[in-house]
Amino acid sequence: MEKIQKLIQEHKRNEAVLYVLDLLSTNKISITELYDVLRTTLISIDCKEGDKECIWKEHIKTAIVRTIIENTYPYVIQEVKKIEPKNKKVLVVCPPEEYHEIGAKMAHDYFLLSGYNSIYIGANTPVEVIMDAIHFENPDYIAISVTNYYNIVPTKRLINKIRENQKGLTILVGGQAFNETSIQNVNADKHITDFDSIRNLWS
Ligand code: B12
Repeated sequence: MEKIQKLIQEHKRNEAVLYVLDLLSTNKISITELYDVLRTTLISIDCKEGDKECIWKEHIKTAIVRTIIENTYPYVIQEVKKIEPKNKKVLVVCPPEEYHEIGAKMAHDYFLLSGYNSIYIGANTPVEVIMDAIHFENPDYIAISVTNYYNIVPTKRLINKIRENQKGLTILVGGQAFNETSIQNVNADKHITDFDSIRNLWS
């Protein structure tokens, strides 16, 4: 695991991708273990204000992590085939102006790995687009991922809009922004944090 972190920290994109694929193909790591390592690597980045070198390096590391996640998706598909479907649909989105998408993508894969029919809509999604997707897909849950604390107010607006138009839809929230605020402040139904909380959501 430490080797994955080291390769990303040293910006060794090709070696990192090949190493991870090798670990997965030989069952030396699971997708959830891999995501834990990637998450820890990213959240350990702490750029101080004005540290320009740190910021462009953060972008490189983030891009490597995204490449790893996209390239390991076939392993998610393989795992999902072994799981009994729950016949529950969830849409995973980030509110407008929320550009942090890696946590949302991982949450989406956790839903898939827990047997949900999960649809990943992505980062920075306009409210009208989210409303259209809800209307069209008629999900059981909407899972909203928020990282930047400053996006809490737009998230509350989004949730109020969903409640006005789609009564009965269960609204889940997750992501780092909720380390600093309570879900009552956004009018959500439940705060879920990780793979285990998704697995325990509905059985
Ligand atoms: C990578 C990164 C970026 C990348 C994002 C790239 C991308 N495509 O996603 C880039 C460079 C674009 C970026 C930009 C910015 N960033 Co930034 N970024 C980070 C960094 C380094 C890592 C975030 C990350 O990906 N973590 C890894 C993921 C996997 O972890 P996670 O999100 O927590 O998700 C896990 C769980 O929370 C959970 N989860 C998440 N969502 C959900 C949802 C559900 C339903 C469930 C069940 C679970 C769940 O599952 C995941 C897996 O375990 C953090 C540093 C840090 N300490 O976190 C700063 C950080 C988040 N960024 C920060 C800031 C301020 C910004 C900027 C505003 C900087 C700027 N001045 O431009 C911008 C603007 C972003 C915006 N408007 O949204 C601050 C946020 C502080 C705050 N206000 O709350 C942080 C904390 C840095 C810091 N210490 O100041 N950033």
